[in-house]
Amino acid sequence: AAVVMAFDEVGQADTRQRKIDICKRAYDLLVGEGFPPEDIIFDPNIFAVATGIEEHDRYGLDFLEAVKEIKAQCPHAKTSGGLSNLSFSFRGNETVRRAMHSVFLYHAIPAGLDMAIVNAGQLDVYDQIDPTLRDACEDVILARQSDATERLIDLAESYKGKSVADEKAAEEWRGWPVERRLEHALVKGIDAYVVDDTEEARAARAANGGRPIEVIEGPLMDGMNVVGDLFGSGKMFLPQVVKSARVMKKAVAHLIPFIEAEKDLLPEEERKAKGKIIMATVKGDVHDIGKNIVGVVLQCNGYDVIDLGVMVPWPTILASANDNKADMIGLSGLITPSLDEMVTVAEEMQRAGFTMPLLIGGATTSKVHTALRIDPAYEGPVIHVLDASRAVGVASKLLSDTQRDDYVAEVADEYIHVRDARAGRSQSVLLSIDEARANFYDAFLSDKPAPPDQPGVHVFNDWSLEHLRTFIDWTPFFRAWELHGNYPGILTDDVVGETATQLFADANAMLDRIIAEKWLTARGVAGLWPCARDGDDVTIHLADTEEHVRLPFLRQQVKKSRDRANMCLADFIDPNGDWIGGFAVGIH
Ligand code: B12
Repeated sequence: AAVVMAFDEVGQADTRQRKIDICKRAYDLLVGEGFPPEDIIFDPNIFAVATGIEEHDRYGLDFLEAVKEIKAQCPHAKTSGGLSNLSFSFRGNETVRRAMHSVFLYHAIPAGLDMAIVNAGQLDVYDQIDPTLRDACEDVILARQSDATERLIDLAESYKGKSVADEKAAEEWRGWPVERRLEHALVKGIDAYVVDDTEEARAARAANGGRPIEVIEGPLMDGMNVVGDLFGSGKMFLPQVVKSARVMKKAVAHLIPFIEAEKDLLPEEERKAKGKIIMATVKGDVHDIGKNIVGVVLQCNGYDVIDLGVMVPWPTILASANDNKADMIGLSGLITPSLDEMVTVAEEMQRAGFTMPLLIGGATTSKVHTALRIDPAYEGPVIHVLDASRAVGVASKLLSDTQRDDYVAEVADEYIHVRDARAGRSQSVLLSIDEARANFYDAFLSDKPAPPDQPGVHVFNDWSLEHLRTFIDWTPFFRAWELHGNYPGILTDDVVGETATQLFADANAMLDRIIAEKWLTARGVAGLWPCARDGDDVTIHLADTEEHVRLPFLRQQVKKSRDRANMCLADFIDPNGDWIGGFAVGIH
């Protein structure tokens, strides 16, 4: 039999249709070549659900529907899938993982799933799962409700098991100052008191003449930054950040009526529509909390806001700006790739002949990036805006007949200044190649190691996997799984220790099998050849064929400070005769 994974030239099959199309294509190819259809096992990829990312919501259902269709379109073929991926978002919460696996199989088997890679000891009897949890898992897997993920995450907390110490800590934090309570609620994803605490913070500010937006830009943003830092350092996991986002949204929702009420205090003419703004989080980015806040604040200050949502491709942004005769565009972005996407939007606005102002915002954006990358791409005004309250001032200046030109010129000057300062910083003086060669590195060649005992080419056709295993550097392995910390300390880390230990055990069990069943062959080839330096090149002498091979190397030409050399790899080879080595490895 052959297991056929659903991949093609584009990548892994993620949607229902791609799973079906790829499996059908493979089926036709194999059966066309005379391969027995009953020996084909398709694996149409089970992906993680409940990740908090909307496009993952249908992953479970897509798999189930695809299996049904593959079985119909590919007679006699079998289907399989790796089950543990499904519940990856709930690492560390065994109860929820077991329930998800059982519920999934309960639906997958009737759909036609013949086999699965599954830890049989990690499955519950479907009927014996707590009905609330079972329903919540079913809603997620069958994509039955739009808030299914949030509800399962909520529920998952109660299956974690609380210790006495946790209970005590739970009471204690309620006595902390309100700012710290808000931070705690955001980090822990506790929404029970967030409205009360937000109200307390708002009322305290109002009593001193402060504004409701200050609660967002003060304690709530501070709390979200703590969440971001913990997540960035691998100490919080994605489903937990989703919970934090939900708590934040609840807090913001409480404040919005107060922000809106400020509008009523504005003089009549201030309330009239002042201009139309297109707002969007750029393509590839799902973060919308900040964008939504800016939208509300602008609306409350008399602007007509057209919010295009998240993951918006540039053609939609430009078309909407044109169709709505917008006065400006506001882009939001929080992940690094969004910075490039914003440059693309600016370039496309330039290409399409736009002249309207472009506002840039979101946590990863900056004045420096805007000045260096976005502003040069677009001739219209480009303004980086730090937060929602500043957005109103910026928008009003940009739409004011009297202030616009001065303001635009002022920002443009500021960006030129940033560019100049940067340009100066990265400008380095280059030496001529002769000057650089004269400043070569003295590698103390009189101290050369002895010639090798066994020169020539050595081939190792089947190196012991057991031996290679002892050299594995586990720290990057954990990093690849987004668990941060150094091995072996990571195994006992307070936060990720449990997950890391489980992952380490899984990896070692897999290595045991790879070695015992000899899945892989490790090969290597190494050569040691006589050579000599010739200027910035090295010539290698291949004795067998009496050939000379020339390897050219580059020399550093940047003017060095103090007595540092302008190095070249050839500096390490003796012109009067030396040795050089090379190697290549493969595992297959
Ligand atoms: C909440 C959150 C999430 C939530 C988002 C929920 C939602 N509906 O928005 C979820 C869990 C879905 C999420 C997912 C991911 N996230 Co996230 N997330 C965050 C977090 C913790 C807070 C963001 C937030 O809401 N802040 C509060 C708001 C109010 O602030 P703000 O957006 O900056 O907005 C203010 C200003 O910037 C400004 N503003 C914002 N937009 C605009 C626009 C205009 C025009 C203007 C004028 C002003 C303006 O006004 C706002 C109010 O003052 C940040 C950490 C952080 N410190 O920002 C990470 C963070 C942004 N996420 C990060 C990552 C890596 C991810 C994921 C890739 C994780 C993963 N492995 O899947 C995915 C991204 C998927 C994708 N393709 O986008 C990284 C980004 C790192 C990087 N440089 O690329 C961060 C920085 C965390 C970290 N330290 O690692 N995330």
